[in-house]
Amino acid sequence: MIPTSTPPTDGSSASPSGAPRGPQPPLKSQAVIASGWMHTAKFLTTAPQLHHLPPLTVPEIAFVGRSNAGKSTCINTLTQQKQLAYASKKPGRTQNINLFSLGKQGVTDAVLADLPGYGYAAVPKADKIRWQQVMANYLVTRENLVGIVMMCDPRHGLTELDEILLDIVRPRVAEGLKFLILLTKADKLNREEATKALSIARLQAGGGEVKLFSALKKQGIDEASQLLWQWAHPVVKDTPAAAAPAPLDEPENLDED
Ligand SMILES: Nc1nc2c(ncn2[C@@H]2O[C@H](COP(=O)(O)OP(=O)(O)O)[C@@H](O)[C@H]2O)c(=O)[nH]1
Ligand SMILES: [Mg+2]
Repeated sequence: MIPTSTPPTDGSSASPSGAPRGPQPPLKSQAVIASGWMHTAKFLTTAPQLHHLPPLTVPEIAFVGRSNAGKSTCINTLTQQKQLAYASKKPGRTQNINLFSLGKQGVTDAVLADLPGYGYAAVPKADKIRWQQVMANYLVTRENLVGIVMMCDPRHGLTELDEILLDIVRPRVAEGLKFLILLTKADKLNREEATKALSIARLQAGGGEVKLFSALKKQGIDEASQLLWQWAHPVVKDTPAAAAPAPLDEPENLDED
């Protein structure tokens, strides 16, 4: 799929025919740009309550999901970093909102928010209720929130808690908040099961997108990364000059760490 927000061009660099462009390297594909951007994720801060979160103006994208849905694995896979979800696992942070900054050359242009998994049976009821309130407040009031990624194990489908969360965010999604359901562990489904899971989740997603994702089979990674990149870099349609996102910097070494 060609993303809506393609890198800016003066006409010549857009040529898909590979027209001569001097010594410049070939235009990086959107997938590479998005994955390089995801790879810049760094632990920013952790907050046990909403009022502990720093007020931010950069776009924020929240990751939510039932415990064991594959959220940590998905975040690690998308950011190509093992230590990131580990940062959320440190004692004291497991029931917190953990923020990760994204941005090239140390300039934060978006933030990922890792919200604690819900529905874990062993958590005391009082903690569950407290957490549900923090999460609901966050999803309803966080001003710079531009999108939500809900991870769901398609073998279980959307659970009651997923549905409650969907009900909470539905008004904001209707107002333009982006929403993506990632059906995780897609490698566990055969083709027929995957098609069925997709169509059921699409009915439930209320206008949001649904994609299959497998960390194991490396499925859906580029699509998800590009979608998040687009959420964080929306195209401004008002003026022709603003129809493309800010110029992207020269390609960097994506493997640096
Ligand atoms: N087969 C398969 N297993 C996965 C995948 N992603 C996660 N898992 C497994 O699902 C379990 C829960 O994953 P985890 O990321 O810890 O879930 P979380 O509780 O939502 O953070 C672990 O045993 C993972 O190895 C995947 O893409 N394919
Ligand atoms: Mg986890």
